[in-house]
Amino acid sequence: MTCRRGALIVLEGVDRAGKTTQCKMLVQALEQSGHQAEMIRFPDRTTKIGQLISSYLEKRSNLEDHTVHLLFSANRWELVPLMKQKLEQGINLVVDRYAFSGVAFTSAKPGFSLDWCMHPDVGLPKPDLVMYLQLSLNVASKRGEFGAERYETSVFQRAVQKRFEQLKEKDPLVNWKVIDAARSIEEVHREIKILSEKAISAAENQPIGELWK
Ligand code: ADP
Ligand code: FDM
Repeated sequence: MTCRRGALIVLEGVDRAGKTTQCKMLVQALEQSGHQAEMIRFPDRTTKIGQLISSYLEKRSNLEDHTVHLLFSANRWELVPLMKQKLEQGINLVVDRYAFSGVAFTSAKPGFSLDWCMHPDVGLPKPDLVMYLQLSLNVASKRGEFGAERYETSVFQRAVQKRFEQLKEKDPLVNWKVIDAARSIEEVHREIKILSEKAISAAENQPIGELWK
């Protein structure tokens, strides 16, 4: 490799845990300390597959549950060439939701196992760091009302949170860090920045890994 590669850094967590806020702050902070950094988010609603997903989330269309799971995964796979290109150029990617949301949300539906849900994402670029923003649903509810999109109910979010916890326990191959997201935005940011700087140094001379392989 001629240049040091960028790190793939993922933020996960339930609705209103602060993922988007923290992704934006992290990109800014990394840039200020001289790193190249860009944010991406999943689902990427701009592609053709992303538009099908967006219409489903906005309840403008219905899709069979297995089908929509595979579309969320396909929406990640279609971005892989671009993600790899950027990582190889030394750009750090800060990602708002990834395969872990895919598994936690679908497996919160009746009849879906973690294993089945993980399969389509096996082999994706492996994150160098996954930060799970842990927040009780009580505290999350004080950060605003649920929107009108599919999945935005307290019953479903509780099931999703349980699945995130189970996935984290079952997943020794991934570098998960649990972040206490109930603290102030600045405190959470400080911890995320330190962990990310470490992951960037550790990743720079390593090849990009393959998720769950
Ligand atoms: P997510 O992307 O996880 O759904 P957001 O970053 O959109 O969460 O944050 C949801 C809401 O909570 C926003 O209004 C945001 O300003 C607020 N928020 C985010 N982090 C914190 C925090 N640590 N303490 C209090 N409010 C927060
Ligand atoms: N979601 C997100 C899934 O169900 N599967 C996935 O693979 C991903 C990435 O889509 F309810 C769900 C999670 C959330 C919705 O909302 C996306 P935001 O507000 O764009 O993060």
